[in-house]
Amino acid sequence: MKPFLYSGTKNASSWAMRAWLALREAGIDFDEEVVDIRRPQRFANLERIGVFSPPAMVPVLVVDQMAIFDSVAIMEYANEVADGALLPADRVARARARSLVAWQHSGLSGICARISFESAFYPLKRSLTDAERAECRRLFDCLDQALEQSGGPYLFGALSLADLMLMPTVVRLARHDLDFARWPLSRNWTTALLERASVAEWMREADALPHIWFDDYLVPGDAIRMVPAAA
Ligand SMILES: N[C@@H](CCC(=O)N[C@@H](CS)C(=O)NCC(=O)O)C(=O)O
Repeated sequence: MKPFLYSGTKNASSWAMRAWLALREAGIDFDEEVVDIRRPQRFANLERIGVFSPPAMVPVLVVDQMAIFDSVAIMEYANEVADGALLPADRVARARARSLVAWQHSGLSGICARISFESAFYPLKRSLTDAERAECRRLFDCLDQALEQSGGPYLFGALSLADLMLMPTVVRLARHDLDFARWPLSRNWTTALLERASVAEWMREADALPHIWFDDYLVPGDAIRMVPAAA
C-alpha cells in the first residue's frame, strides 16, 4: 500500500508544504488528502486525525499503518527512503543543514509572527516592518554565506532538507517588499527553488485558492501596496 499523507490546505499549511516537498523530492509515490482545519470543519477533521496521530495536526504520513507525525520526522523519513540524498554526505555539513532545519522548526525568529504563510498569497500586501527587515538581514546574511561556501545552487550544493524547510518562509518574504540587492546568492537560490517542479506545483495550486485573511495581518497605519497575485 502506498504511503498516505494527511496534508494541509495549500495556501495555509507551511508545515504540510515542507513534508509534501520532501516526499516529492525523494521520489516517493504517495496518496494524499488535504485536511481542512478551518472552522467549522476544523473540529471534526482534527478529531479524526487525533484517532491515529497523538498531536492531532497535519501533516501526518501513514506508512504500513503507522503514523509518522510532525513535518521534520516525515522529511527525515523521506531522506532515508532516498538513501540520504536529501542531506549532505559530509558529517559537519549535514549537522549544519540540520541546524537550519531545527532553527526553522523552533520558530526561526520573529519573522513569521505576522507574516503568515497565508499572507504570501494576498493580492494586497503591507510593507515589512523595521523589525521584520532586521530579522530578514539575519536570515539572508546566513543563507548567502552558506551559498557562498557551497557554491550553490542550493544551500549545501545539492538540494537538501534545509532548502525545503526554509522554502515556505522564503516564499512569504520574497512575496513582500523585500529587496534582495544585498543577497544576490539568496535571490538566485530562491528563483532556483521556485522553478523546481515540486515547488511550482504546490504554488500553482496554492495561488488558485481563495485567500485566507487574518485580522492581525494589518494594524492601523500599515502601508498597503498592490502586487499581482502571483508575484
Ligand atoms: N510541529 C508540527 C506543526 C504542525 C502544525 O502546526 N500543523 C497545523 C497546520 S499547518 C495544524 O495541524 N494545526 C492544528 C491545530 O491548529 O490545532 C509539524 O511540524 O508538523
